[in-house]
Amino acid sequence: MNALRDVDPVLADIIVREEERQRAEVNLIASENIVSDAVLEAQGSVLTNKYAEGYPARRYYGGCEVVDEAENLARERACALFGGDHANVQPHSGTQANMAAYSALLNPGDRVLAMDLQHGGHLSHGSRVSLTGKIYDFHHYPVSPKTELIDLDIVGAMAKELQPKLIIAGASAYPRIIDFAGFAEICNEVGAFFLVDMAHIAGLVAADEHPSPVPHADVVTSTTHKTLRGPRSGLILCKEKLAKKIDSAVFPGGQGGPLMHQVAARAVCFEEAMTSSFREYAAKIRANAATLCEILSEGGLRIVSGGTDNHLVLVDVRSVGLRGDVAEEHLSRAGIVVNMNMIPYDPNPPRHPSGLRLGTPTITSRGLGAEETGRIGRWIVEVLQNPTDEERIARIGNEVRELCDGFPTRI
Ligand code: DSN
Repeated sequence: MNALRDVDPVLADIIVREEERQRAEVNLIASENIVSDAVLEAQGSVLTNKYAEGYPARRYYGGCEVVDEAENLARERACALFGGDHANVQPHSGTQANMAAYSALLNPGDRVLAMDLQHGGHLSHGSRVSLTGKIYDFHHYPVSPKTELIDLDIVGAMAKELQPKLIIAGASAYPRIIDFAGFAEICNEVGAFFLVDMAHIAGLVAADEHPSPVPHADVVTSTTHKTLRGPRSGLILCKEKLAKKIDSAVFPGGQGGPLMHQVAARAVCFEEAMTSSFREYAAKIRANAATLCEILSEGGLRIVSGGTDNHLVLVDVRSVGLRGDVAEEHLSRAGIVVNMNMIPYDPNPPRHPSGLRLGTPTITSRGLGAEETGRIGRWIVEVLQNPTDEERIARIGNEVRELCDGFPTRI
């Protein structure tokens, strides 16, 4: 970063300190990951200089012939990776992808059925505080109060009663397999479009570690930076018959110029996700999550839904007499970074919820395996069972730093 250091040493120092923070801490935030140097290079490239409103061969600017190749590569690779008919690689984020998909399929005021935020859904699935919830008439399905799993009987009954124009599957805090075929059947029965937001599990889907929504859904939205391990951005896959509507909804409907450096970085990420080493990484994400889940459960923490099938574990920390925000703070003092989360039927408010969401994408990308994940699980139990034992937390903090020293964050 020689140029940056010369021009802006203050910002250069911020970047160096953030890289060091990422290196020295155990990151269990389920929606984060670390990208390869190849993705970083594409993102930091001169493609950021180019305006390219429109789509390849149909731009509103001259000089787009080279970046057209980058966007075509990204689109073709996304379709090859996930098996979709058509890909739009321009959404700046997952929420932008969802907004575009809604506007392609719906009119303002149309009815939508999606997963409740408190039960694992996402803000952009019609939360009252999101524009999506203000524009469309969203209704939300819960998980079963008994099993904490999605219950397709509940979803089906709500769909029959509400007759929504769109049903959404996909979550940001749901630790189990989602039955996309079952959702599609309900959509067929009530004549609703079916949208899957696979942002959290996209990397697992790419590696066949989670059933793919693509054969079942009319539209699949995603981010590319979670388990998929690409740049921060969004993605839409759809059936050919919806391609024109989706493209128009992204541009000019909801966005201006695409970020061509980010489009290029997406192309790199899709290429990486087609390799055998990516498949191994995706399998290890799940194995590490299963190990973590087992150790936490043995340590007396209640696991929401009783287990995990994917990259994340949702923990009810009331089982050790804590709240999620407090538990997050205790773990942070030991160098373990997590996020507080609502759990299904949470009696506590979002700023002071009852849960913690823990995910294994980042530690798996760094190369940590079962043994190291087991150690992390035992540290978490120790901290949460002894949150006022400062000496113990300091000792665990040192052990966390020692562990991190052996696992680089540049891949
Ligand atoms: N904020 C992301 C997450 O943490 O799940 C979703 O957008």
